[in-house]
Amino acid sequence: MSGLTETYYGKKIDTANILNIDDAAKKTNNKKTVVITGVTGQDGSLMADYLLKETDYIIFGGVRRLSVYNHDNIKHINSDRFHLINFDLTDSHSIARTVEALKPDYFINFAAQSFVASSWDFARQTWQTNSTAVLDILEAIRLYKPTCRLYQAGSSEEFGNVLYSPQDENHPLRPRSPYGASKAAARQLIKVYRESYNLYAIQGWLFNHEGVRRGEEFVTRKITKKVASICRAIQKNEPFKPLELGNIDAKRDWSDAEDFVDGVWRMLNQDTFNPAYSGTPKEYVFSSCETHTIREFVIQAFNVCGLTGLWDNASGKLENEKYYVLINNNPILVVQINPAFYRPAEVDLLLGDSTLAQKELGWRRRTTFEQLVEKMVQHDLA
Ligand code: NDP
Ligand code: GDR
Repeated sequence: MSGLTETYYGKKIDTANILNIDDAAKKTNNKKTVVITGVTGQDGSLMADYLLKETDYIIFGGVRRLSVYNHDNIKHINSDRFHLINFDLTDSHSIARTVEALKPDYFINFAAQSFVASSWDFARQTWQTNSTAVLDILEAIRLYKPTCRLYQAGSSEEFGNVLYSPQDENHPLRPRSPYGASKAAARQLIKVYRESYNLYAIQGWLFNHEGVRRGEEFVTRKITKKVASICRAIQKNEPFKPLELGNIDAKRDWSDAEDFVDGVWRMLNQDTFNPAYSGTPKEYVFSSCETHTIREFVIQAFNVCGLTGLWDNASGKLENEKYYVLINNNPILVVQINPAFYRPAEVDLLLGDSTLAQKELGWRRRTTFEQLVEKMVQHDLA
């Protein structure tokens, strides 16, 4: 432990708060322990909040060394049951040491190269982080703590070029990106280890889930941040640049990420939540059971600011499409297409069927699509 206080871009971070594994092992206090990887991200930080509230377990959040401070999603946590540990998925020793020293009861792997668009640019790194590292986690659990329950973050992107809608647990894996392929490969590894070694290792299929901690490159947060700044500019009569998007025809099944961490915990504790639990853990789909285009998300986001508008596409070509809002009856351009955001291959439609999770795990989504967009835009306006 260095004990130094370093400054990153004006924010102070006490490096003593990031433990090496041997120091972390002294903090378990004979209580149940949970390792959450990707704790600086959206789902990892929400899971830490959820478990601090719902359990009395000790939580170890894995953070990797980066040059720029990025702990915004966890800076509010102030609990003697929460510890940060040095952890990197691309280092198999880091994974093995974590499981060997902490012997966690739960290992929740949210860390990933999670941005689909980047997975073509960094296909190998995506594979190493999202697939090979999962093999390393499985091996470490098998060797050092076979009773540890593993949740691996699966994705609707594994369904890819879908054959039917809505997609349920029986839909075949037909990924369209290196990201989707990497998650599908991880699923096969999890299945093999579950069946070979009787591990409680599962990978849910989570459809898109969003919120105020969503990274700013994902389309929902990109839209709500920019809509908020455009609305502020319009109010102040200041100039602004339109929002630029790629394929606005794509359809996604969006939920609130806060609803999904509850679903992940239910999947990890099927003996508690499913009265008919068979003794073998199942993998479930989590979704809102609704689908919306990107263009609908845009309309809804501007509506939150009290602005109505229309998509105009006189040429019939997607790249010429534009969205205008009406200010004093004048159309003002607020969104245009930039083909730079198109992907080499697209998943056109995702629509999930989470009936099984609702029936067997008692899971319910609490936030509607409209409430989700409202919450994100209001947060970005504040
Ligand atoms: P985020 O992008 O918000 O978070 C990803 C996390 O992974 C960050 O904490 C990041 O750390 C960490 N990470 C990346 N590479 C490494 C590495 N080599 N070693 C250790 N940590 C690393 O993702 P979400 O929270 O949205 O998603 C969580 C998981 O769920 C991901 O696996 C994602 O693929 C999957 N998923 C997400 C869905 C969604 O709609 N949100 C839907 C389906 C699946 P850093 O902050 O340092 O970059
Ligand atoms: P996705 O999320 O690829 O579904 O993966 P993203 O928000 O990046 O894209 C959703 C859809 O919007 C279209 N799109 C744009 N996307 C981005 N990022 N930026 C744009 O400007 C833009 N314009 C249109 C995309 O083409 C796509 O169709 C997310 C991630 O969280 C994954 O980790 C997770 O596994 C899946 O959701 C389920």
